[in-house]
Amino acid sequence: MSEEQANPPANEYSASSIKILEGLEAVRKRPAMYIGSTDVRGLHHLVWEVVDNAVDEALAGHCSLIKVDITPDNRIRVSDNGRGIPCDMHESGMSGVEVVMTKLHAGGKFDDNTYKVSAGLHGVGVSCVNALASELTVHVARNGRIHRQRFERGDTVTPLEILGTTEERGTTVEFLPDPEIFETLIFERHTIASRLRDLAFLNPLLNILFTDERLPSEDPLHQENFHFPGGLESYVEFLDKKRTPIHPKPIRITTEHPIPVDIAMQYNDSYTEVLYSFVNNVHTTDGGTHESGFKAALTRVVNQYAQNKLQGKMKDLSIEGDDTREGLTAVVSIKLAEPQFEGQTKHKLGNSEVKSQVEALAYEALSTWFEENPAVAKSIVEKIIQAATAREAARKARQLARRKNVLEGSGLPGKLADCQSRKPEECELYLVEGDSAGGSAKQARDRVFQAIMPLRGKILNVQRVRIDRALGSEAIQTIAQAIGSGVGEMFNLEKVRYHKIILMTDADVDGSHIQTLLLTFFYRFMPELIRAGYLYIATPPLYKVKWGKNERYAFDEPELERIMTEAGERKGVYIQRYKGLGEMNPEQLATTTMMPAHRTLRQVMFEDALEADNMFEVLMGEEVEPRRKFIEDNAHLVGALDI
Ligand code: 0RA
Repeated sequence: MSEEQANPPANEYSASSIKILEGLEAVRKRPAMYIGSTDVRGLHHLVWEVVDNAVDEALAGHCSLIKVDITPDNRIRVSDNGRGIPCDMHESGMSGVEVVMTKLHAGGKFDDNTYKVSAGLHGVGVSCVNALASELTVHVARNGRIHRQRFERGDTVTPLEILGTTEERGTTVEFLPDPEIFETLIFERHTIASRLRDLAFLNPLLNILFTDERLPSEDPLHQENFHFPGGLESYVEFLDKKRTPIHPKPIRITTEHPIPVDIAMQYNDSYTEVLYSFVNNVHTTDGGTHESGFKAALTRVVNQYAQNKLQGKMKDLSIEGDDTREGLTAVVSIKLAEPQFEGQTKHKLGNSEVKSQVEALAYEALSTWFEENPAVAKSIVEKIIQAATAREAARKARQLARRKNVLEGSGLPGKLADCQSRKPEECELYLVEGDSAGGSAKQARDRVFQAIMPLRGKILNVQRVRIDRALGSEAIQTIAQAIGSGVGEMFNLEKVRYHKIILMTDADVDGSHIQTLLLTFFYRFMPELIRAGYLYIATPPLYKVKWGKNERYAFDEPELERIMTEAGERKGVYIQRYKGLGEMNPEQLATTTMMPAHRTLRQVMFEDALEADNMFEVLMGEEVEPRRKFIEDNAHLVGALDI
């Protein structure tokens, strides 16, 4: 991204009209492209960029101390005791310092560290900081001399000068963010302290001294020293300092091959999961493949342990990933030569090979640790089994609450298109086969008193099931919810929300099958509703006959015969056979099947439902002879039934 076209012409390309922005001018023109934004986040990006460079010097093994200061006038000063930026003349005629400070990505040329932080997420180079600083001064102690060079908004204002001699080595970069660029110029102590603390935990050899010179020196926050020889172990203890661990020391996993992985983890008596992950010292707040690898390994090791050693406590329980991380605080840090960062803010590791690598390493190490620490392993896995048990219990309770709603008749299903009236005696509920016929019915209805509920898919045969199984069927649950009366022993006729419940199915084998299943359901679980005379079956027409301006519907064969006789021997008599409700448009559906003035409803008598129930008794029952006979008598029907 060292070059960028500014305002390319829409349809005309001439060399003169294309201005190529070179180097730091591009950074100042489009700062957000380099540092993400010009708000408080972008402002701090400048700090990360400079600190990352110093950390890289430390990672290369040349530096042990980094000082970061916020000056009273809101400058940032970062010093390290590394090798110092090269000061000799570069082939371009500039000093090494000037090259690093004014050329985009010049740092890469000197690359001797595969896991550079500065190549990671921030990774735009210290020259971007220079471009966006109204003033920047570099001091380099190298080769026995102190050098200094100054810049303004990326432009060199003094050559590299020698100020004197020194025994020390190192680099100091001090800058003032440019008010022309940034919306805010005030650095946040807490934001910087957190990042520096993280870096110190991640790099146990490093000393980071942080001073906020804006605070009086008596203030305990004026100066903080971050140095954690314990590394990630100390990090986990720091994160958990307000919690009670269930084992004395964090579990630590460190490996070098095939990739460097460092993990520390500790269980505490809380229910919270805290998992931080890093790649090359960059915090991957959205996780990624290294995190998934670790989680998968943990789930596997815990399940294996539970199966082998705690079978008695497991019963039917299955342990899920979330269970294994309840009350876990863990930090996962890996190093990677070519990290691919993904996602909106590039805070997620994408390298796919990393998952299996981390999983294998962590699995191996964790299994060994569990073997070697049997007492702690047991208490950890027992805690996890408790978590799984609690999760399972919560799930059952939720399910029960839903079922209870249905049993007692409260709550309305989402699929119900309810009517406006709240007077049950004038309300009708159509139970319609299929979503498409359901859609037509919604258009055809009178929404004042007609409610529509489409039924999709198979309806469970409730003939031989107890009520809780029957309510396991979504269709049946939603029907019961819509009616609102409760089911089985909880049924209350007073609570029925519609005094006409109308089954509307296709006039084919599937349709009559669904009808039979529904009748069986009502017979079994809401018999009072049938006795009260609330259950009906709609009768959609089987044929439409058309001649001239005449349009007539036939609901059975004899009626078709009569209409045909009436039409006589005329030419242009059309007969349409309706195979399903879906073949009628809403208007036809309204006039033939749904409008009270025109439709024919058949009221379901208790005997009809009993017959439907018997039909299933015969088909599903134990007695062979009646079943054989029934199937023989009804072979044409039964073949197509799916029961
Ligand atoms: C280029 C080459 C070398 C060191 C550095 C840059 C360097 C950059 C920064 C930025 C902040 N602190 C820094 N310290 C060093 C290596 C020079 C050599 O080989 O001696």
